[in-house]
Amino acid sequence: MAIDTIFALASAPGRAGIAVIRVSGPKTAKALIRLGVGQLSPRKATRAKFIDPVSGEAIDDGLAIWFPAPHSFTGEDVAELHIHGGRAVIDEMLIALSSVAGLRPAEAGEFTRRAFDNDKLDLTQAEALADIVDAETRAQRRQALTQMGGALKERYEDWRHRLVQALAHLEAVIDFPDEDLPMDVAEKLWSEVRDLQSDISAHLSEATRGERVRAGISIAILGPPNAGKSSLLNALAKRDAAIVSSMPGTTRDVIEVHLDLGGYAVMLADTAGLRAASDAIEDEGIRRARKRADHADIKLIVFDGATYPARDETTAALIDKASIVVVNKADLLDQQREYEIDTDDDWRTTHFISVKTGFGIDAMLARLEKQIKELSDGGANAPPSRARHRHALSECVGALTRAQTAKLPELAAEDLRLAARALGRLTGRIDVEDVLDAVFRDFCIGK
Ligand SMILES: Nc1nc2c(ncn2[C@@H]2O[C@H](COP(=O)(O)OP(=O)(O)OP(=O)(O)O)[C@@H](O)[C@H]2O)c(=O)[nH]1
Ligand SMILES: [Mg+2]
Repeated sequence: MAIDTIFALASAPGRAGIAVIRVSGPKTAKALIRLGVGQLSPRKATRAKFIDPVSGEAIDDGLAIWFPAPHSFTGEDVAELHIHGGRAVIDEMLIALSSVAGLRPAEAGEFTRRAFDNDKLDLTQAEALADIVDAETRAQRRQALTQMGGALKERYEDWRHRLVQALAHLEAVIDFPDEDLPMDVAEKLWSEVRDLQSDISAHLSEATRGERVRAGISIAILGPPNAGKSSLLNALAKRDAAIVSSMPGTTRDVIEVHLDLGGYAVMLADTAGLRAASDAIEDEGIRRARKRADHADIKLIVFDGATYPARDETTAALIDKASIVVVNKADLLDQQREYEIDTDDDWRTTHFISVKTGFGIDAMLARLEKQIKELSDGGANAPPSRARHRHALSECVGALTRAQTAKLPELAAEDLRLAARALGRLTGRIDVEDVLDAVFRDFCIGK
């Protein structure tokens, strides 16, 4: 079946200085000729006057770059057309491309799909490509860039290769018990399986961190009514996202804002004040606040300085290791210290802040950013970053564990095969049947 040649606007729609249209497929060279660009030397930006193939009218004056297969993003012939980013220019260029026989608009993700099909990238790199386009913070961008460079791909392929090798050796032990196999084949293969299991488990334990960087750290602001939780959210978000009022019980639903704190993505949630609810709606709000508290990576516990040093007990009960304790409305207090260390409570620091005057906010933010950094950094530089990765890796570890306790070597081989398949699913390369190749290469059995 002939492969279509596809095209699409690669830059964001809307008015801009420059727009880039990408074309990929066997008719790309022909499209360049029909547009009046002619033949180009590879990978060089060339000034081009684009002509409408139907009317012959000039559309724009821009640049064209020609990437002949296989040295292109998709692995096919590709052209990039850099034109002025005006709506009429873009529309007319797209219409002009449609008029070339064999060309059609690309479907969502089709360029990347072709790159995958032509082995230009694996699934983890395709995911990273989506992530780098979506990245809003430095940490997200860094993680995506590392993964796009093949950090996960290389690791998974190496593990899969080693696993297939171990499987091949096990198959050899099963199939050729009387042959002249080296004495320690079984011993070596099981020690390799143990090593793999510990490497993969260690990598899997980094998954929460990677997913946090990618999706954002979840922070819940919790406390009694009127403590200034919504005021704090607005101050950190630098906009009036939540309603603030002197009436206790103002916030009734979870209000979420996405922020960049110190280069890390954060989902900051304001919640309803914790108290015995006065009606069913507030009661539901408080239920949601507690649920948020359960799932938050960091709890920002806010007490009301107006009642300090008395602390709301319901709120105090939520404090745990992942909490930062804050007393707001420090402007109402006599003392002017930014924090206090509570010797009764594990040397926990209580931060005094005033959203009204800005007092103590920087010190509290520094503490918050430090905690975010601790949750995000450290360990390997390319952690698993999606639930998909986590599931496949735990399946792999599970199969490796079962393999080591299997009653029959045939069952152990089946588990190793499942483990290899789980790794194959991560990169999108599932052919486990290179096993026999490995057997013959290693032992030359049956020659
Ligand atoms: N003096 C003083 N008042 C503050 C400060 N921060 C907030 N307030 C006031 O405290 C009142 C309550 O603020 P909110 O931010 O609505 O409090 P909340 O914790 O979200 O309250 P609920 O949504 O009812 O749970 C408002 O009148 C704010 O203006 C502060 O630092 N100092
Ligand atoms: Mg509120």
